[in-house]
Amino acid sequence: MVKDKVLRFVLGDQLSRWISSLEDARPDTDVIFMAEVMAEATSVKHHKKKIAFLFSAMRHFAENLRDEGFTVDYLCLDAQNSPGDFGSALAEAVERHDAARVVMTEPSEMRVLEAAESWREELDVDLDILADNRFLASHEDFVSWATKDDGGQPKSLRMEYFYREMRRRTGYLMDDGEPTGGEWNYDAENRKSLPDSIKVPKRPEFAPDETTRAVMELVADRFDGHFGDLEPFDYPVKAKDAKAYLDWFVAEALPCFGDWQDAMKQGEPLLFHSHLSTLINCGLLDPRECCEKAEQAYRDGDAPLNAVEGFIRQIIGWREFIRGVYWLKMPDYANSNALEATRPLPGFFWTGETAMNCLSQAISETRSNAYAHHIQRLMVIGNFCLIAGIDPREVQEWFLIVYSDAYEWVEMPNVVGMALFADGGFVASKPYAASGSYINKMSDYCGSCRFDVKQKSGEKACPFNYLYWNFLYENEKVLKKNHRMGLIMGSLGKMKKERLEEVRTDSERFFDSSEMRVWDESASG
Ligand code: FAD
Ligand code: DLZ
Ligand code: SF4
Repeated sequence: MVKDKVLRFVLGDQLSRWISSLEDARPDTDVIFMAEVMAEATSVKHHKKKIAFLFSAMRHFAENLRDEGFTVDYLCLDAQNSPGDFGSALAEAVERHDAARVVMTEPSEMRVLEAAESWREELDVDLDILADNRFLASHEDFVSWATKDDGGQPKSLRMEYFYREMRRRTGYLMDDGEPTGGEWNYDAENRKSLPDSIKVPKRPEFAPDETTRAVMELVADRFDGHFGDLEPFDYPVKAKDAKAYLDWFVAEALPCFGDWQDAMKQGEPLLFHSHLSTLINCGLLDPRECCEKAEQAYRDGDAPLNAVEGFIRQIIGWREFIRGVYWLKMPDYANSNALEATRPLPGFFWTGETAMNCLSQAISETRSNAYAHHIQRLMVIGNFCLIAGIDPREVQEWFLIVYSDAYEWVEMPNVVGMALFADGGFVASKPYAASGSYINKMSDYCGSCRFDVKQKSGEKACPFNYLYWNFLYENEKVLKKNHRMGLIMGSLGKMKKERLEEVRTDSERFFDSSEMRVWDESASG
């Protein structure tokens, strides 16, 4: 008898019905295989909410496929004899179903892609690894853009140029071949500070259903030692709820997304941000649909151009660019450390207990929600790690653990390239380093801080103020070669000797203080 059964292996961040591995799936002959595996859930100690979200979304996705008539072989982590990793789970499934062939979409992370290539050798059947059709730019598209001959001009691998190409290619916000409104980018309009009177729209909450509750029990039982709060849990976990949430965002928050994109406010973890990354990255939402709905809101007069262009730029610009950088630069990218930063990550990253209010707010919100918005990630947490010289490997691991949208392909270039300048300037043309005055301008955090943002030195001074100059001093050799840093490096050069000594003494005191104490897991109980 000729074997014709195809086993279609769907990973936890591939929950899209339109994904390449399911495109020509047939309910009569094929089996869809999905697995919750311990090795993946503990590859780093993921936030409890991230595991609960993903397992619940995976179980719902499997249920939808069954409703369509597919046979889905789904391994729950709490089931007896669940194999420990993808490779052994897949090998057993091939045997169980006597499959003739395995089809999967390429994993989003190099670690898993390399493992998948080794399964090819180990399995007795063919394994087809298909391109991920959910991204708008393929690997080849990105490489061809990055290496395109610019008529002898030096190639500038800046996101902005990639983004323009993506606008032309998708046709989003284009009128007769020209960018809508005449400009490609309205970012200059998107840096307003927040007025006190601002009213933030209330988000819809998705109460845990029976499936989510079962998963939450599993997570509480098996992953108790992981970071983060499991409850309250209100993430959408079904494709139809994710779509309803997208519609809510476009109608209620998108109109203000642009103006206050860079603002931060105590007690308002989301402001007008979309909180869509978790849903897009695991496949519940199509990035194209997000952009198309946003553009429609602009065309209907329901959202302004600066908001819609800003939102579309994040998705077809930054998100795609970041993925391109990951695959272009891996595997060496993981060990980038252009500024030779070696200080260990302070323990308050796990507790939120620090006298620096901006960090305490951003980390406490991260612990509760598995979310912080971009400016908190970049200009508070990332900025601190940059100017305090924290080891990029430790920072990467922390970011991969704590956010529900974190997968290595998107976390790593954001941390290594954007926040830490550890790639020497491939992603960012200059370091995103800032003193306390930036945080004070963009937030209301400083008003309730034990430190004084106006003081430059001494015990009460905002640590961002002296750490900023100390960072420039410690990295002078590298930074003075950066033409965008010319002005500020000139100021450092002109700084009086006594003032520089003050900066160094304040910084040393800070580095020796309890704020920088590392986390002792054994002492935490
Ligand atoms: P919004 O502000 O509403 O933006 C809309 C969408 O644009 C997002 O949902 C996301 O899909 C996309 N987007 C925006 N900026 C970026 C970016 N820089 N890279 C990729 N996509 C982007 N994003 C992740 O998805 N996963 C991560 O692990 C991650 N780690 C980060 C670490 C650091 C240090 C920094 C500075 C940024 C990181 N980002 C990461 C990018 C960005 O902060 C998040 O995508 C964003 O905060 C998610 O919230 P949102 O959905 O409300 O975004
Ligand atoms: C993040 C994650 C976790 C925590 N657990 C699983 C799992 O048990 N099964 C699974 O298929 N996927 C999981 N994921 C998502 C994977 O990490 C992600 O699909 C790969 O890393 C992609 O390369
Ligand atoms: Fe952060 Fe400094 Fe402001 Fe305190 S004073 S909240 S440490 S920026």
